[in-house]
Amino acid sequence: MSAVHDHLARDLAPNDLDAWWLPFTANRAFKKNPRMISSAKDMHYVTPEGRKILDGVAGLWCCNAGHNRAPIVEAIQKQAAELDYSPAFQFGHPKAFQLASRIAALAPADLDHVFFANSGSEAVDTALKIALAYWNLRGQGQRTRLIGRERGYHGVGFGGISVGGIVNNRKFFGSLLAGVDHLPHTYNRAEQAFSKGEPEWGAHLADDLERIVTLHDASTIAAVIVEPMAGSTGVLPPPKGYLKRLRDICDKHGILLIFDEVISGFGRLGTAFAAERYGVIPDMICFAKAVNSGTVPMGGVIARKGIYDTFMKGPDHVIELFHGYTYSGHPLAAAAGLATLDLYREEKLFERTAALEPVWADAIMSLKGLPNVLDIRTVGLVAAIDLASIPDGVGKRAYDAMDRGFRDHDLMIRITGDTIAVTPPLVISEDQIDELVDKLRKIILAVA
Ligand code: PXG
Repeated sequence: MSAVHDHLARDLAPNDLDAWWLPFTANRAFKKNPRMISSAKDMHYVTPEGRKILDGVAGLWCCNAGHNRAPIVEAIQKQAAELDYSPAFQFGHPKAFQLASRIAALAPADLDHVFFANSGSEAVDTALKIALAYWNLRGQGQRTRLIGRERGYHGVGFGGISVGGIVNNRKFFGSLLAGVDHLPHTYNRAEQAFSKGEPEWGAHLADDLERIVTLHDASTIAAVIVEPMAGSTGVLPPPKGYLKRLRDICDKHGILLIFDEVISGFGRLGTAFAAERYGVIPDMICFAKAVNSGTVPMGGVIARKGIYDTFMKGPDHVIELFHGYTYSGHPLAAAAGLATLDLYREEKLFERTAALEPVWADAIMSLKGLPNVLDIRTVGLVAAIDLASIPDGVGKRAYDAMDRGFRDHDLMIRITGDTIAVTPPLVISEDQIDELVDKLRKIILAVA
């Protein structure tokens, strides 16, 4: 077939799945037997055949207000008709300023300044770059080391995978950023299995930062970045007292502390940010996802006043931070963000999440004792269930659970290795929690 004919055949082929290389997906299995979504409303996705799928994961931890909520949809439509795009370099539009003020007001203490990006990965890169530039401006440019944590997920940029601690996200991609070290992860099944909320055991693991300081000297360390609750790796709530200890050690050595709240931000743990739940003030917070309930790509960094002020020096006409994105503070994302934050406030969704947490934890823990269930962890409206791996087939049991969940039980779940993660929109009803757990029970039995 000639190239022209080939092209024509492709255009005419209904639903050709070949061209899109899907992210973090088993492409060949998907294209043989796709899991297709065509619309959504509130707690449900709808397939092209019209099957309603209960959304157990808020899309990818982002649609906290539920799907296609009228006030958010209308705000995006109105904004698209009014101002499609305006540059954020040397110009501004009102809604990005309004949203920044609203986010700063939600953030604790003097976390007062918001730098917009378009994803969690960009938010992380931005925070790491601000940390390095901050020390440079403070005359301590030798502070270049970045400390992450094993099992951490900070997106897929080179900065994020360097401080991240998930082996498959790192091992294919060369030598990554130089001068990065990692704290140990905080999971220990023997000590923590079937914990609700923050496990009692493990605060001492923060002391490992002292070992790293002894090895490299504090004068070479710019920042520590952690997820307050590690999400992607399979939901690891911080041990009681751990984050406070990390903050104390950072303070002792003048090291910046960055919380990556891409998942925990905007209500997931029953407070605006996890920093509030844990009573620990970081120097920067990374956010994305639920800032506008996942409707338009947006991420960003909230920085403390002292960090922002450090940059606001020198001649007035000179750019203070050589960093930014074409779509920083995009009008559609900002409009969606304002409507989303209104909705969170009107429906008291953060408080509602805090009130639902014990109901959710009890419901999920009822799965203890089912075949292959090795551990269950819950916190906020998040849960993870570790399943025993099939011999020589790590990840296969959970993959089957995800696939069969979608096809046979009308439930969407997330998996990592042989761990199932559930993290529904914050509008889930108590009846829907029961329905979700009932479906999970059937799925776990089906893959036994
Ligand atoms: N930081 C954290 C803590 C995240 O969870 C990112 C950064 C990167 O965000 P972007 O927008 O660049 O993807 C994330 C993303 C899962 C899952 O199922 C989690 C994420 C993304 C996709 C799937 O665990 N988190």
